[in-house]
Amino acid sequence: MPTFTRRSFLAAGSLATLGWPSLTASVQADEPQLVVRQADPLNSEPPLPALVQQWITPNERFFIRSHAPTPKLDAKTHHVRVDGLVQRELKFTAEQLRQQFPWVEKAVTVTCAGNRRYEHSRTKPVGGVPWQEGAIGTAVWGGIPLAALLRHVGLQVGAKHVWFEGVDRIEHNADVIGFGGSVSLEKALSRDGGLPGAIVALEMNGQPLPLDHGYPVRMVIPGYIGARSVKWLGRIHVSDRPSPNHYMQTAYKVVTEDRPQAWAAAAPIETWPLNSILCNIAPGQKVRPGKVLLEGYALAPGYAARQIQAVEVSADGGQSWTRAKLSQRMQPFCWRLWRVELPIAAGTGELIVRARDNFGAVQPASVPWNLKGYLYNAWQRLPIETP
Ligand SMILES: Nc1nc2c(c(=O)[nH]1)N[C@H]1C(S)=C(S)[C@@H](COP(=O)(O)O)O[C@H]1N2
Ligand SMILES: [Mo]
Repeated sequence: MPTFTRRSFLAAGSLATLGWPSLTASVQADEPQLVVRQADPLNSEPPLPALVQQWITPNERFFIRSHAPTPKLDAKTHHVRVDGLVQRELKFTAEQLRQQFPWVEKAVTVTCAGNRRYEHSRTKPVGGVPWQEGAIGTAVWGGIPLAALLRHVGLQVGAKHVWFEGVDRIEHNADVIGFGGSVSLEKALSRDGGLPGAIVALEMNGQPLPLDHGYPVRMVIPGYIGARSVKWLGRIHVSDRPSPNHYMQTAYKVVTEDRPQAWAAAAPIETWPLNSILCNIAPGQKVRPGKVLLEGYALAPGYAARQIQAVEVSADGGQSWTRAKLSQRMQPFCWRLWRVELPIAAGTGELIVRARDNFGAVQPASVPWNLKGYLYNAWQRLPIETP
């Protein structure tokens, strides 16, 4: 028996004054696989209740974050070039990568640094796609460890960073630029939690990468914000320094002032933060008092050793907390799902969710605003209506 109504009837207007997004978290048979937040280039996220119905996110329910139109590449002729501080500069088609190197299949969560961005914009306007809480998904990525490829081409003395470049072309101010980023050689060669520190991926959940997710080849960087997992990979470049690409040196930094010195001083974001989200109730939804099933996801900080230890929910403003049941399935660099039946009294106006990890970290009650709206991970406070 559902104890809450499937659709909220609260006027969208009153939600808007609270700064909450319009209603999306309702389970509907006819609902779209993805909700479009920006049509061109395509940026879309799944309806939240559907997102947590399975631990592995189906490809068609996986958020899409693209800065430019999707390149249509021919896998037979497209090559990934490997150059820079290497012994041998080589290029590979996707098929050559598959045949020449050991194959791995690993579940890894990918999440955008801008997930939950609209929360920041309730404080002050921020740039970027107005993501709600669905810019996240967990897929099994099939591909080869970047480390094996680097061993094959050989490194030169002084190699410290590995750059990735996509072939998509992005209009930026008066320019056209490429999408790129880099990771340290140490991260690229790591094997934390039994996973390669960087995967050159050809498959997503047993299928060739879908076009919008980087076909025919992309990077997947476990634990790092999605921006480092460069899609439509065209070049791997080994260097003594981090990538100078705009998306490494200016975008994807936490700054509060739009000054060149501020951008220069801030470090590129690497790992994702501790987070948790209630997914099956929409902001402002009408909830019938009584026991209500709550479901969601939680993500430990992006290090192999960090695990979600508890998700707690409160219906009384944080005075008392109830622990949710966590999914059995728990793997390094992957989210954990949770559910709990919470007694909700008449008059309850808000549900609060927070997570803690095995290192004793707890989500903060609030987080400071930043210009681009990145890394929002404060307790989720969800307004509800009870008769
Ligand atoms: N070439 C290229 N790679 C890219 C992007 C892009 O616009 N171009 N977007 C990045 C960002 S910001 C994120 S969050 C992830 C999203 O991956 P997905 O679209 O497969 O979910 O891809 C990253 N890789
Ligand atoms: Mo992103």
